[in-house]
Amino acid sequence: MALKCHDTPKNLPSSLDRVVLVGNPNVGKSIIFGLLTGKYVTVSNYPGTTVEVSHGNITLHGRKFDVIDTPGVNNLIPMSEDEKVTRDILLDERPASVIHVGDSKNLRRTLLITIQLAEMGLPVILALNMEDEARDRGIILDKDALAKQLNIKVIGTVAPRRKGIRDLKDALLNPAEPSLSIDYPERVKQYIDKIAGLLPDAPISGQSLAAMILSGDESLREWLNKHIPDTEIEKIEALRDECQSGFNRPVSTIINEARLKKAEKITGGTIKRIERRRSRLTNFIEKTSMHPVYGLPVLIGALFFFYEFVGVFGAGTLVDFFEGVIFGKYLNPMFTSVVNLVVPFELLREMLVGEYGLITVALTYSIAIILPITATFFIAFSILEDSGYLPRLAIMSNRIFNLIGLNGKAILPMVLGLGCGTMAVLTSRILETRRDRLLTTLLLALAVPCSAQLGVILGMLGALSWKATVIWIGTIIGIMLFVGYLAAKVIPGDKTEFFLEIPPVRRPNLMNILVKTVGRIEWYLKEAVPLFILGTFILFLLHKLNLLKLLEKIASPVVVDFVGLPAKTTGYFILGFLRRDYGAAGLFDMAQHGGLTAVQSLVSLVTITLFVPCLANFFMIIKERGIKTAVAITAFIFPFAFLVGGLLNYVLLRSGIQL
Ligand SMILES: Nc1nc2c(ncn2[C@@H]2O[C@H](COP(=O)(O)OP(=O)(O)OP(=O)(O)O)[C@@H](O)[C@H]2O)c(=O)[nH]1
Ligand SMILES: [Mg+2]
Repeated sequence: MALKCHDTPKNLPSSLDRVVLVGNPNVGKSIIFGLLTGKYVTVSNYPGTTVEVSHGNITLHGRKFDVIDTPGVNNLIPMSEDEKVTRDILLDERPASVIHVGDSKNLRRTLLITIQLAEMGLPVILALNMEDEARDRGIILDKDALAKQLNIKVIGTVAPRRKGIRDLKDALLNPAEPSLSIDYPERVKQYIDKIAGLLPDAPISGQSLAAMILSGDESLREWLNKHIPDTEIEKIEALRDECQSGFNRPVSTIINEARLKKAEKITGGTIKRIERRRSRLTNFIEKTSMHPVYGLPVLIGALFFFYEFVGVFGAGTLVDFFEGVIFGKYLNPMFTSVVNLVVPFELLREMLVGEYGLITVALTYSIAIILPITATFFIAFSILEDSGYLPRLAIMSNRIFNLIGLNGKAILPMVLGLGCGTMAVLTSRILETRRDRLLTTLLLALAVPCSAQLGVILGMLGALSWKATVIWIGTIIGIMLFVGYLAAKVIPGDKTEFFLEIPPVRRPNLMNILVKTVGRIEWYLKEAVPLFILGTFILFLLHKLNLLKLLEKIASPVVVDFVGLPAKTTGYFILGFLRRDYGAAGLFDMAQHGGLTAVQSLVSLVTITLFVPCLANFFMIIKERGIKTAVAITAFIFPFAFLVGGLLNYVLLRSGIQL
C-alpha cells in the first residue's frame, strides 16, 4: 500500500492566518510577496537573494493574513542555514496556506517540493511562475490536468507583469491539501509509521518528519530535543539505523528516488511542447558568458562598464561637480559665512566649518564624495544582479576558488560584498558548511572592498594610471588567494561540491533597478551620514585635545616609517573602522589636494582595502559567527594590512617603478 501523504497532522496551533511563500531559489517568491503585500523586498536574478524571512499583510474579504517570504529551498531537508530558516517556519506554526511558487520551466524540480509539502499535510496553492520564459522555451503546462492530479489549485503566473496575481489572491481563501501517494518500498513505509508513532505533535505530519529523520536530517535534532526526552530520541535513532541496515544504499537516496519517480510521472502527463521562440541573442549571451575562453572578454566588458560608470563617471565627473562646484563653490562658502556671522563661539565655529568641521568635512565627504559614487555603483550593481551574470561569474571563477579550497558558490557572497560587506556576511548563509562560511567571512573582511570604498578607490586609481590599477588589483587578488589558501589549510573540514542553479539571462527591469537603488541610497543615507558626522566629531575632539597628534606620533613608526604614509593618514585609518569608506574618502581628499605622492596613494589604497571591517560588518560577524571569530579575524587583519602596505611601499620604492 502506498503511503497517504495527506495524513492530517495531530495538532493545529492557534493562528490560522499565516500564508507562507515557499519554493526553489530564484523562482519569484519575493516579487510575488511584493505584489501580494505591497511591501518591497529585494528581488534579484540569482539564487539566495532572500536569506531571512520577511513579513507583510494582506486583507481579503475582511480576513487578514500574515504573509511570509522565505529563502529558497532545493529540498525541505535543509542543507544550508537559509534552507533551515524555511523548514523551521513550517515547523513553527501551521499556516492557513502555503503558496508554493514554482518555475514553469522546470516542473520536475518544482514537484519535488510539492510532494514534500503534500507529505507534510499542508494546504497548498501552486503558483507556476515564469510562464513567459517557459513558453519561450516551447513549454506549455496543462494546469488543469495538474490541478486534478494534485487536487489543489494551480495558477499560472508571470509575476513582473502581475499576471495571475488576482487568481492567486482568490485562491488564498480556499486552499486544499494535495493528495498524492508515493511508492516508497514497504520497509521504508513501515519505519516511517513506526517513527511517526514516537514523534510529538507538530504542525506538519509525523510521516513527513519521519521521512526527514530517515533521510538523515540532523537539523531536526534541536527541535526533537525541545519536545521529547532523550530516551525517546534514542529509540527513534535506533529505528532509523535499523531501517538503514536493511538496505545497501542510503535510505535518503531511496526516498529521493521514489519522490523523483513520482515527479517525473506527473511531469510526463503535464507538459506540452510547442515551437521555441527564444531570441538568438539571449542564447548567445548565455553561452559565451560562461565559456572558459569567450567568458573572459565578457568579464572584461563587465569590469570595463563598471570602471567607466562608477570610477570615471561617478567618482570623476559627478564628484567633481558635487565637491568642486556645489559644495566647494556654493554650499561650503555659504555655510562658512553664515556660521561665522551667526555663531558667537570660536570653538563651535571650528566644530562646524573648521579643518574637521561637521559641515565642511562630514557632509562634504558623505554627500559630495560618497553619495554620487554609491549611487552609480548601486545602479551598475543592480543591472548586474538582475541580468543573471553573477551566478555565471561564480561558474567562471570556480576553478580559481578551488585553488583556495572554496567552491564557486562562495563567489556570490564575495561579489555581493562589493555592494556591502555586512549584507554579504548574511548571504554567506547560503553556503553549506561552517568551514565555507568562515573562510568567506574572513576573505570578505580582509580583501573585498565595499561599494563606497571601491568607488573612491576607483576614483583615486583613475587619477593615477592603469599601471597603478593593475598593481592594486593584482595585490588584492594575490593576497586573497594567498590568505585563502593558508586559511583553507588551517580551518578543518572538507571542500564541498559545487552546485548552483544558473538562472537565465534576463533583461533587467528598470523599475526594479530604480526601486532597489532608491532603497539602497536611503539605507546609505540613514546609516552612513550619522556615522560620518560622529566620526568627524571624534576627529575634531581628538584634534582639539591634542590627542590626534599623540596618536599620530604613536602610530608613526608603522604608518610613517614602515608604510611610508604621511602622519595625517592615521586619523583616516582610525575612522576606517567606523566606516571603511570614510577612511577612503579622507585619503581621496588628501590625494586630490596634493597630500599624497603616487606611491603613497597606491600604498594607502591597498592598506585601506585590506584594513579591518567596519563597525557594522564587525557586529554582523559577531551575530553570524560569534564574538571569538570576530575578534580573531580583526586581530589578524589589523597588523596584516599594514604589513602588506609596508612591503608594497618597499618594493615600489626599491624597484623605482613610475606609476
Ligand atoms: N521573465 C520572468 N522573470 C521573473 C518572473 N518572476 C520573477 N522573475 C525574475 O526572477 C528573478 C528572481 O526573482 P525573486 O523574486 O528574487 O526570486 P526568489 O524566489 O525570491 O529568489 P530567492 O530569494 O533567491 O530564493 C528576478 O530577476 C525576477 O525579476 C516571471 O514570471 N517571468
Ligand atoms: Mg527572495
